[in-house]
Amino acid sequence: MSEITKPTIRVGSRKSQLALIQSKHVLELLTQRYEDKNFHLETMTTIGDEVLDRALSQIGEKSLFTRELEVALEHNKVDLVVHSLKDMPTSLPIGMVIGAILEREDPRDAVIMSPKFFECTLATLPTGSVVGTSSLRRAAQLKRHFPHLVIQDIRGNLNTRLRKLDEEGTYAALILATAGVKRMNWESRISEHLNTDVSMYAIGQGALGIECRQDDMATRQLLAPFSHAETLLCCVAERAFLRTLEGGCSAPVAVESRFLDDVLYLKGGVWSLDGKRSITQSLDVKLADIDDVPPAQSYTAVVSSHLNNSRLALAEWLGVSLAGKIVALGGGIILDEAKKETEQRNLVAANVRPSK
Ligand code: DPM
Repeated sequence: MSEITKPTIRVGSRKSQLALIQSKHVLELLTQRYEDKNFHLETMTTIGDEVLDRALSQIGEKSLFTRELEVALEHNKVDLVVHSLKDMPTSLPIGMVIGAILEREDPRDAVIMSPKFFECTLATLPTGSVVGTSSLRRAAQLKRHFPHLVIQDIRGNLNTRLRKLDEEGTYAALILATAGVKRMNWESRISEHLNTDVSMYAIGQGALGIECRQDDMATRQLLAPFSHAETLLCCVAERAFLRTLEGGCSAPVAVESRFLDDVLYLKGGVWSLDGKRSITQSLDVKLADIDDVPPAQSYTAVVSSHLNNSRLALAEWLGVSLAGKIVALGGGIILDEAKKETEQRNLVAANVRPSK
């Protein structure tokens, strides 16, 4: 088929370097597999990219990094959008689904040290050293394990953050997701990986999710083979956990999951903002192929024609049940308090900020 007669599939992406790397990676996979189609990249800017002076939790908009891209999807301007799965809300706008979840990179958080402290670890940094992160989840866990450190917000895309670390004297270290750092080719800057006994990771961290229109069966069919079964099952469980807790980015919630010998394991936790109170619990379930389980429309917005419905339903059940266990132990109260405190802080921050 000549290039001109090939149908074109449009891939939407944010303009940040990381988003472009991720989208181009998916575009390449699609191009390799489907020689009879053209794949074209369409880039756009989102609120999350534009509002750089406030903490993420302060902007109070759930789909910060995804909204503009979803509008483009809805209006048929693009056919699919590549996201970091952890930036995708647990319920998507009506009519949108996650058509594929790619194999997860290392989901752990990583420490990037300022050159001044390159021989230190978080544990050995001098008392009062400032560590940059805008994640309430990271902040709460760090405060709990390293009370000698000061946690401070830092915003901007990964390039901006690294520049701030290296060129301004404020931060001794940054906490970033290993996956993003690796994709940017900065792996040599990682001085320490945080294991889950120190920092459990965010829901969906390290995985890419591809969003498309629910009724666009042709695109769904194109995407289905790219899903990685283990990653997808882990992430459905994690997302069901977050959705049931009504987490979002305004409260510290974290997970750890794995899939081994057909057993899906999920550990989840909630923290107070200061990290002093926390409840963590775990649960597992043996997955089985049970015939005749009717399909749900989606499982935490995820669809997969390649996996038996019973597996998807059990993965979702695992997340819901684990959340129930944590709520029964008082986790809901911790989360509600954290959300209220975050709102309060945001109000104060909004009032003291000089108007422009
Ligand atoms: C979300 C959070 C952060 C991003 C909150 C969290 C981190 C914000 C910060 C939901 N999205 O993790 O608790 O540290 O100030 C984001 C990154 C990636 C996707 C960067 C990072 C790359 C890794 C991936 C921002 N979204 O976490 O270092 O694809 O999982």
